[in-house]
Amino acid sequence: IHPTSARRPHAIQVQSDNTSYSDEYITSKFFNRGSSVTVVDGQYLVKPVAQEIEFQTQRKVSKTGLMMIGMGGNNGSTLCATILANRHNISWHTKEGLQTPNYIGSLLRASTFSIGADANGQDIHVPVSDMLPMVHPNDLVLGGWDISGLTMDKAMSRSKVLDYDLQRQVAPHMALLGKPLPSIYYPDFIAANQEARADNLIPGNDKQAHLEHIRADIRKFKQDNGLDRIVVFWTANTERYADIIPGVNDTADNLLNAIKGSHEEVSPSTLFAVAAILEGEVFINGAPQNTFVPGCVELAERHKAFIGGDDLKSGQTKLKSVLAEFLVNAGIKPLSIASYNHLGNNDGHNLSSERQFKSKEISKSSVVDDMVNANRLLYKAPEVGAKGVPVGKGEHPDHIVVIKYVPAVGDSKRAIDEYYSEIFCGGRSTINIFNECEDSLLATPLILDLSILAELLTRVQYRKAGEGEFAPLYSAPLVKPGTEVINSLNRQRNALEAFLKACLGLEGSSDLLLSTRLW
Ligand code: NAI
Ligand code: DG6
Repeated sequence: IHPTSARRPHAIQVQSDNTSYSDEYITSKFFNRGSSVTVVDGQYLVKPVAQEIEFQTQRKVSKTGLMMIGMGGNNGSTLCATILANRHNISWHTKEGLQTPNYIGSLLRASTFSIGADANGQDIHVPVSDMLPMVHPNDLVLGGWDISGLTMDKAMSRSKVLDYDLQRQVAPHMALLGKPLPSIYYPDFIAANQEARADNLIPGNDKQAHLEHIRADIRKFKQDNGLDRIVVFWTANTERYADIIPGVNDTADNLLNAIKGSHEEVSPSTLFAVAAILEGEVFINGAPQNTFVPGCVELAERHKAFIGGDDLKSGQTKLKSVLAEFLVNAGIKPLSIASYNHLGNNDGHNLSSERQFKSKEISKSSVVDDMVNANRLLYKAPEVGAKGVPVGKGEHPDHIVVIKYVPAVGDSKRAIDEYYSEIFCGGRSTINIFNECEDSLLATPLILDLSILAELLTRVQYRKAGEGEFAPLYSAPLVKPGTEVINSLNRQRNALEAFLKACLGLEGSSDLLLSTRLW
């Protein structure tokens, strides 16, 4: 039996005037409640506000292709092999005993949300993937590009991530994926130490021709596999930042012209993003470089195409988003956060080059900003300049990020963090953390979650009360320009819970716990 063929019909049926079901859609009415605040003479005047919004979710999930850029790398090959192991129900022997495949580490497939309480007041938790119709990872059609032409079975073995007994059994299935499609290689964007890998290239230096080639690859893959939707996912090497140059990549038209003129500051990742946008498909960036230059964001807005992502933040940084929030929200003041890690995989090799490391450093360094900015009791606000404009960013903990390449440890990353904080009346607290685990086994489930959620978002439309037509959601790269990035893992998870519930016409979380307070 194909593991997914026995799946149940949609698991949740909301019985409410705010929610209706047709064969095609789940339509919900939702009140987005909040407060509008004005400050008058130092006093906060707060008015509760509510906006009525209807969501319409197409019930039929798209037959989805996941096209990875960097398919032959550690993440790409591990993703393919683990999906195939799940799909073909392959178990393997380890020194601990028999291991069965699973999707542990996927928020969608291995975590739950409470949808309410039963008659005894017990919370009912359901898998997140049951909240709305979502693609099952086993059903993703896998493909993509790599500048390295190793076939996928050999790429898996080169990555040295999975147990030998799993590799041995999954290798024939991996071999059927063949070798990745040839890709574009602009050596200046990734570390010079990657050159030996680059043997599977689309010829020439003409960026417009490269763009058309990639677009044709996407179309062909879609057609050959009878797909409704493609998610193009950058899981290739971290690139250096591209310079933002007026007239080159600052607007959509300038970017398209820069590609026509093969301008040197158009990076491979931006070119892939533009290809996906022009094909009306989703693009997700699993690395930290600034793929989404302003012209790329404008192009996505113009085509209402989904783009998203800024590195995967699978371990040390994810934990930091939780710990920093815990400390600051507990009223404790982190004075410094020092993070070191070393790893020995090809990602680490690429990051041993300064300009590529810089992209990681920038992305990882901003992760505590929103928590710090939210607490001006602990951290001084920026001074206000002559025209009422804040000068600088205000007080901030010292924060450093160091990454070193140590080949011997391979994919098993070692991460060390020190949180040094001020506590009550001049006291000090030091928390030290040491974490060790396979980097690619943390990253792979996140690639799945992002791809599956992105596909879902292409099926959700909304309209505000009084508006005629349903419209697609905003195609945010991270968040809508001008709005604040939320780094806290808990807040992000809460946002996802509230959104999925809104699409079902349900109110957000029940953490008010009134049932424990009322007679
Ligand atoms: P990797 O180095 O094993 O794989 C990257 C692959 O990209 C290589 O096979 C390389 O040949 C290929 N490549 C480079 N430039 C390309 C291009 N222009 N077109 C097509 N293919 C190209 O790295 P890994 O570990 O798989 O990570 C992939 C990316 O994800 C890196 O940028 C890494 O920093 C990022 N990342 C990794 C995490 C992890 O836990 N492993 C977590 C978060 C982000
Ligand atoms: C070195 O830090 C390698 C990187 O690719 C990371 O593994 C990746 O950015 C995940 O980040 P983190 O900090 O959440 O472990």
